[in-house]
Amino acid sequence: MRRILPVWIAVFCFASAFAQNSADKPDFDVRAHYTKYEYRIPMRDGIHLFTSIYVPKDSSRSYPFLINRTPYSIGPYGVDNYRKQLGPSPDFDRAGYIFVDQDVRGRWMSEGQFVEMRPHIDHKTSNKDVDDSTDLYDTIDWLLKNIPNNNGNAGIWGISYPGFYTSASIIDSHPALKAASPEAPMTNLFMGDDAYHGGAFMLAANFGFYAFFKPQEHPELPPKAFVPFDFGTENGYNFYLHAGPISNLSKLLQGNSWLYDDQMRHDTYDDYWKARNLAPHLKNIHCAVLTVGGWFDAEDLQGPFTTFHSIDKNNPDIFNALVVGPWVHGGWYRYDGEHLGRADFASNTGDFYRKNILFPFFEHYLKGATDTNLPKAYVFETGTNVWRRYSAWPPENASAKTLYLHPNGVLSFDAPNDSSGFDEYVSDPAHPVPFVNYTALDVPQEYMVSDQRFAATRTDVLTYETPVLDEDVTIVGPVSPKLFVSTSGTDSDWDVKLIDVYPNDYPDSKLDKRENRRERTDVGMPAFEMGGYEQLIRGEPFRGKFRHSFEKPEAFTPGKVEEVNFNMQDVNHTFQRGHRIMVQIQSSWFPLTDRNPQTFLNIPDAKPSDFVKATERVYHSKTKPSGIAVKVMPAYAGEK
Ligand code: PG9
Repeated sequence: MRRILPVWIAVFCFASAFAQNSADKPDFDVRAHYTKYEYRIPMRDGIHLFTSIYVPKDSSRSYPFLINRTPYSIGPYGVDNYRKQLGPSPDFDRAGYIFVDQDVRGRWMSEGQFVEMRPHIDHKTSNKDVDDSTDLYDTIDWLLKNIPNNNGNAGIWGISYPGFYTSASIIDSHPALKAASPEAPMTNLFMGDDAYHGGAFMLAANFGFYAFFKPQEHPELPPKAFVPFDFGTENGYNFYLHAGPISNLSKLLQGNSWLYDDQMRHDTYDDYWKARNLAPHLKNIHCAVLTVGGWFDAEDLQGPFTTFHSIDKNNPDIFNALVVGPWVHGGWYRYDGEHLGRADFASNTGDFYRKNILFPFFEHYLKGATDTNLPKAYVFETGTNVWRRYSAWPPENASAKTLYLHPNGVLSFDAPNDSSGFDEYVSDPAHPVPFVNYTALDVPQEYMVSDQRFAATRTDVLTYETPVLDEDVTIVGPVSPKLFVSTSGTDSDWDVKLIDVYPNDYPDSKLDKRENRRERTDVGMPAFEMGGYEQLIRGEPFRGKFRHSFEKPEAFTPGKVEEVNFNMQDVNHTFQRGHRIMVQIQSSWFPLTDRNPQTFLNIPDAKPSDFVKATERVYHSKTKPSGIAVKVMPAYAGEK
C-alpha cells in the first residue's frame, strides 16, 4: 500500500484548520453570530492583499480587530463559506472580535511576489520599499477607515509562519496596534528554527515541508487542489538513505523546487540567511507582546526565545512576556496538552493556557478588561509538571554547573581527575543512527520525548549516566555541550542528547492514547510501561566544521583534539529523586538531519564515494574535561 506522506497534509490541514477549530471543540455557531466579507486591501505600492473579515452581527457595541496573516491560505474562500472557528480559541469567537485573515503577499488570492521570510527593510525611502511591517500598517489603516463598529484597537496573532508574520508585522507598529502574540515564530531559519540546527540540515522536516509548500505561479487565481507528494514507501530512513546526496532530492520535486533548493544550498550562514534573521529588526514595537513556544516543538523551538529576548532588548518599555508549555509545534492551539507520547504532564496544559493566559491577554489590551497580572515568563516545568512564574528568563537565581563525562559511562557534577582518557566509536554514514526506532516517513512529534534505549545498544552511540539521584535536580535555560573531540576524518557531527532515566519500578502510565493522534510507540514495548524509560529531554546536532564560525567552516585535522562548544535549546526540567541523568553522544541522527560525509566538502554536492567511515573520540580527563554546562535551580525560588 503506497503511503502518501501525511505530515504535510496534516500541516496543510493544520494550517488551514486555523480556520477550523482548536482543541476546545467549538459548540459556537459562527455563521449565526458573524457576517463574512472579502476585500482586496490596497497596499502603499499598489498591490492588493486578499482579506476575509468576519464582523459580529451584534452592532450594539464596538469590537477590536484580531488579525492573522498567513502563507497557508485563509480559505474557505467565498462570503458564504465560513470557518468553523475564527480566533485562537472558541472563547474569542463568543466574546466578539472583528476577525481579519489575510493571504500574505504572493500567496493564494493575494497579489505580489512571495519571498521566503521576507527581509525587513530598516530604512525605507519610497512606497516601493515594502515588507510585512508596511503591509500590516496599511491593512490596519484601511480597516479603521472602512470597517464600521470597531473600537479603534487591533491585535495580531499567528503560529509558525503566521507567527513570523506576527513578529515581522509589528515592527514600526501602527498606533492602533495594542497587542500581539507571535507563537512558534520562525526567527532565524539557519540558527535553530526549521532549516538548520548547529549547521546540520533538518532533512526529513524540510523535504517534507517543501514537498507541500510549493511556489505559486498565479497567486491571485483560486488555489489549485493540493496534491500530496508520493514517497512510495512508509520508511523515511530508507527513502532518504537511498536518495544519497541531498541535492538528489530536488529532482523529485519536478523542477518546482526553488524553495527547497534555497534552504538546502545555503548551507553556511551567508547573506541569504543574515537578511532573513528577523531578530535585529524587532524594534520600534509599541504594542504588548506575548510570545509562545513549546518545549517539544520540533520545528520552531528556538524562535520564541530569540524573539522574546530581542524584543526585550530593543523595546524595554513595552509589556513583553514569554509562555512555554510542554507542547509540540502549535500544540497549545490544537491539543489538551495532557501528554506527548508516553510523557505525562498531568493536566490539560493547553486548556489552561488558552483560558488563563492568551484570552485574558487580548481581552485586557484590546478591550480594557482586568489586567492579567501575567509574569515575565510563565513556564511549565516538566518532571514536576507545575507552572512556574518567573520575573526573568532564564531565572536569575540558577547556578552554573557542568555534568562531566567520566570513564566507564559515568556522568557527574564532579570534574574528571584522570590524566588521560577518551571513548571512541566508528561512525559509518552508510548505517547512520536512527532518530526514532520505528518506521516513520515524517518527523513524529513525539520523537522529542521518545525512549532512547534503542540508541544505547548501538556501538556508535556513547552513553553516560549519573548514579540514582538522591534529590531533585531542576535545570533551566540553555543546555551547553563543551566537548573535547577528535576524528579520523576531516569533518564530523557531534549530536548530544540529554535524557531523563526513570526508575525501573516507575508505575505504568495511565495515559489514554486516543488523544495523541500521530503518536507511535516503540516496537515491542507495552504502550504504557514506564519502568526504565529513557525520555529525551533535549537533543541537538552540531556540525563540527562550524565549531569556530557558521560563516566560515573549517576542516578537522585527522586525530587532532579540538573543542566543540554549542548551545542546545532551553529547558525547564526536573530530574526527580530516584531518576538518573543521562547523556548520549553520536555522530548521526537520521533522517532528522542529513548525513555528514565525514569529509570536509560542500555537502549538498557530495558524491556517494565522499561518505566515509570515521573513528570519533570524545575525551574526558583533567585537561580535556568534556561535559554539558547547565543552570541548576535552588529549591523552588520562582514567584509564589
Ligand atoms: N515551521 C514551518 C516551516 C516554515 C518555514 C519553513 C519550513 C517549515 C511552518 O509550519 O510554518
